[in-house]
Amino acid sequence: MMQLYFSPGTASLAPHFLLEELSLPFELVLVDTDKKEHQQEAYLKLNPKGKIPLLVDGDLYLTESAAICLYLADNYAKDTEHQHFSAALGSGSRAHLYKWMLYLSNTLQAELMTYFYPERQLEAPELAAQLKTSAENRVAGMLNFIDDSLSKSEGEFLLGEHLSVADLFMFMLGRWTRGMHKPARAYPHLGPYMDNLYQRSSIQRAFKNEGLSAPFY
Ligand SMILES: N[C@@H](CCC(=O)N[C@@H](CS)C(=O)NCC(=O)O)C(=O)O
Repeated sequence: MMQLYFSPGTASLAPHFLLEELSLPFELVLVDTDKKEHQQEAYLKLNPKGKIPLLVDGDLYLTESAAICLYLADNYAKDTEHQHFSAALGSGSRAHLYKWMLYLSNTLQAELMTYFYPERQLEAPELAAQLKTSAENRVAGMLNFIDDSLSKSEGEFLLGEHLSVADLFMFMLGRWTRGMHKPARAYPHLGPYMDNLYQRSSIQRAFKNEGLSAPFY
């Protein structure tokens, strides 16, 4: 059985959504960051980066939330409901899927990390508040872009009419903006998009499994 090493609400949440969405058997393994378990030898042996998440599937040890999501979608989204989940290899939709997964992980997620941990980027801690504000401003520009893209989508999802792995990844990142002055839920297209995704039982089950409580996004 697959194992997902997680910490509640962190980058393990999107892979968790997928495991639930695809109704896969899996075990959740808590990495208690308050006890710094992610920096201890037992976990570092499995994931030398000391970051969460980690997926173990047989002899595969996979890190990076976006890579785990793509792996699960490619290998386990076989039922008719999810046949478009990762889009056919070589298709235009697949190219757009790569575009979204890369944009979300290397641009929006990276900026969100600066927003949450500005002090990690600085020698001078007194500049942290200023860096946090500028990161929030850059995130707002990205949310505007995503909102505009959704307004031009041919369906209700990032890739058009079919739900894809990118939507579940986006939901996780949208949730991370919930404490901002203008969170994802406040945008005219992103707001209903988040509301719609939240209706999925997979998302609600993952929140419950992780012991998370409202506001969810
Ligand atoms: N690019 C990595 C980022 C992983 C990451 O930074 N995870 C955070 C939780 S969201 C973590 O492990 N934080 C603990 C730490 O940095 O000490 C991914 O998407 O998996």
